Amino acid sequence: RLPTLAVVGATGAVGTVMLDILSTRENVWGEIRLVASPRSAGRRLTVRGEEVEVQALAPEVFDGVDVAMFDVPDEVSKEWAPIAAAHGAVAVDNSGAFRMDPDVPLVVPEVNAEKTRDRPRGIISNPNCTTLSMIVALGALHREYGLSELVVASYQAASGAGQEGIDTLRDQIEKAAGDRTLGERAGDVRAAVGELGPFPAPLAMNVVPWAGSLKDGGWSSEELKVRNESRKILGLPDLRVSATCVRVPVITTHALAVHATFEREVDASAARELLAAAPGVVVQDDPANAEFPTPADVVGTDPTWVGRIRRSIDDPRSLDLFLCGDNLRKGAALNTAQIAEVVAREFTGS
Ligand code: 11C
Repeated sequence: RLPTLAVVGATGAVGTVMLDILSTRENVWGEIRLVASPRSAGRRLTVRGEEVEVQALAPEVFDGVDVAMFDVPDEVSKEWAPIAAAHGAVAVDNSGAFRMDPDVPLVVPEVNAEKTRDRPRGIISNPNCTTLSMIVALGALHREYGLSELVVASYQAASGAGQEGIDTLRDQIEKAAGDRTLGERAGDVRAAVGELGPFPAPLAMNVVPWAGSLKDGGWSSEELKVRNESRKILGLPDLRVSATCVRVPVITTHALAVHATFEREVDASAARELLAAAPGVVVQDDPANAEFPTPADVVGTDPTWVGRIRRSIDDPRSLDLFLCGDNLRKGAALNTAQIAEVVAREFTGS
């Protein structure tokens, strides 16, 4: 039989992309129920070409649901994913609430799909979008060369901070546009753009070395997620990881510069071929012809795009890469949908 799906958080930035993804991928679902906060209940949204009324989040919306996706803030998932699981649904959660719980698998289907069955709490976690934007490519390289260390700098898009992040960046760009003297004096951009929204400094005409909340040692929560989640997904609890997470004035698609060190010597051409053959990865790497991935060209697509593949000059075991991934698609909604599809096969037997 075709399983019943609930999409919790259907009206948010990720939920909106999810409805598009559910409407364009192979249809493996019977009923699809859309769920959101009481504020959004009653709205009608289109999924698979049909209008569906949004229901308010309540325990009874999970009656008869086989798989429940959660695209909601951590505290909402923390409360409601266990309620969905108690109603018999498998909860696929895109928040940070359960990712490091040893009884909750953290799944990227191209890397560790088999972990979906190992879910004692009835919950499966979807990684953070920054980790997800690089991990499919790194998983493929790890299988061949054995990963031992990652040094990462991220260039993260405004939509990682949700609809508020998108709106703030658009407002700031509008306010900054037209003044051809802006950006030449300290503080002039800050004075011009007004509201900072979810960002700690102006994002238009700027880069901001911060995402998430402050943790011990001066690290940001986002940087620790990159470290901890990479370790868990790859099954490498001792992997050495240093990340610096930076917000850039891009609406959607995270980019990362990665210095990856392996146990074995690497070869850039072989790595390029291996990545080109990896599911979910596209190689775009011909700098002589200005061919490399950029967020503006990648946004709205599903794969992880990799370019600037070089063997380190000083270490034959290290590669330097530049990666881009749409943080709302593979970075969030698509990976959640892929996990849910793996679970759906348990019901359909396919
Ligand atoms: C950002 N990566 O770009 C974050 C958003 O743990 O799912 C996603 C936060 C998370 O701000």
